[in-house]
Amino acid sequence: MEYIDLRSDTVTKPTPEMRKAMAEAEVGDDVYMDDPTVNKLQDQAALKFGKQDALFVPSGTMGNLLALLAHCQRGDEAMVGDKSHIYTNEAGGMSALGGVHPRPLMNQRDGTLALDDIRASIQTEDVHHTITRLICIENTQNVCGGVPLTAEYTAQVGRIAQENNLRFHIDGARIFNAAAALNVDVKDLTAPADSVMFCLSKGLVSPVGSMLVGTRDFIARARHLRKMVGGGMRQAGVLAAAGLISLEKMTGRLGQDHARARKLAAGLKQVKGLVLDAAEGISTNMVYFNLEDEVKLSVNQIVDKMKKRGVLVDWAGHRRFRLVTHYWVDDEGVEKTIKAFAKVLK
Ligand code: TLP
Repeated sequence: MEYIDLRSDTVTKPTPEMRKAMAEAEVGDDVYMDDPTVNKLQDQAALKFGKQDALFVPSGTMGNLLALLAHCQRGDEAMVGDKSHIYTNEAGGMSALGGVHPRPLMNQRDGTLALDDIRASIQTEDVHHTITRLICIENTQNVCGGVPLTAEYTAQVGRIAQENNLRFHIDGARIFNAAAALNVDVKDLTAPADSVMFCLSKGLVSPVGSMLVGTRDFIARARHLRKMVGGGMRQAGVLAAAGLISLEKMTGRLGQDHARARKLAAGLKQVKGLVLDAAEGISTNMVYFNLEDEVKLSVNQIVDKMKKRGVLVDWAGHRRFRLVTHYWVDDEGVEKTIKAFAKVLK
């Protein structure tokens, strides 16, 4: 059966054009920095973000880890959102592998960290305290609804970082979704940051890979750390070839995914038993909703029943779901999903 897969945008398989480019990619040994396709991808990524340099990494998780390790010494403190992927979904790599102490700040409903909380959490010089080194924000903020954080907000965080001699990292796994939703350039959302991680393998449809961008020195350090954690890849040009298509052709179409997410939300809002987070406020490619108490099915039972109807969905909590639109979900898929939910919950 051909499934409609709404579990995540990470499920996106490469397009025929990507597969062709991958098969024909010119390659070399990237640990020697000899792979022309990887080099081209890194140059283009740096250019797109207006940063000095970029590094191709196997995953978003590794990109964030390298950023934390490159910015911080063991025992340093990094501010992270309590609902951030870095804090909740990266197997504690920052502390387990880097000895970096997380300082979780509450994510506000709009996905931001309150500026006053950031200011209040900067450690004073005291023998008891850690050294605050880094502020991390996530854009779009996944768990808060796939919400985009504005350029104005990012600039304010950047100002706090600068005034306090702190580094500033953005987990921009879906930064191009944020840029599309806000109708701005990614540079506007990332200029104040010292480093940005973004993913090629989510809404941008590549099969594998993420990028880290920042200064030349930062990227040199991240490259060394990437080797340390076993992420030095060899003929990685076969992957970078898809990444180039992501950058060239996939960033401009994300609005379509967002429109379909809104359509999906509007349809699901009519289904009895579902309570949408923000049916009108969906701004990117994620639709979150809860089950009403009267629904007697468990989330797992719903997952199974939806699968039987050809739709793959994943739960995001005890009574909660997250559906994600992407390149391989068309209008028909959206309609079919709405109908399947209506039948399953009848
Ligand atoms: N997110 C995945 C899951 O791990 C939850 C998803 O389906 O959304 N930052 C953010 C904001 C992410 O959402 C993710 C992946 C990552 C980093 C990590 O990227 P990968 O999966 O490439 O390591």
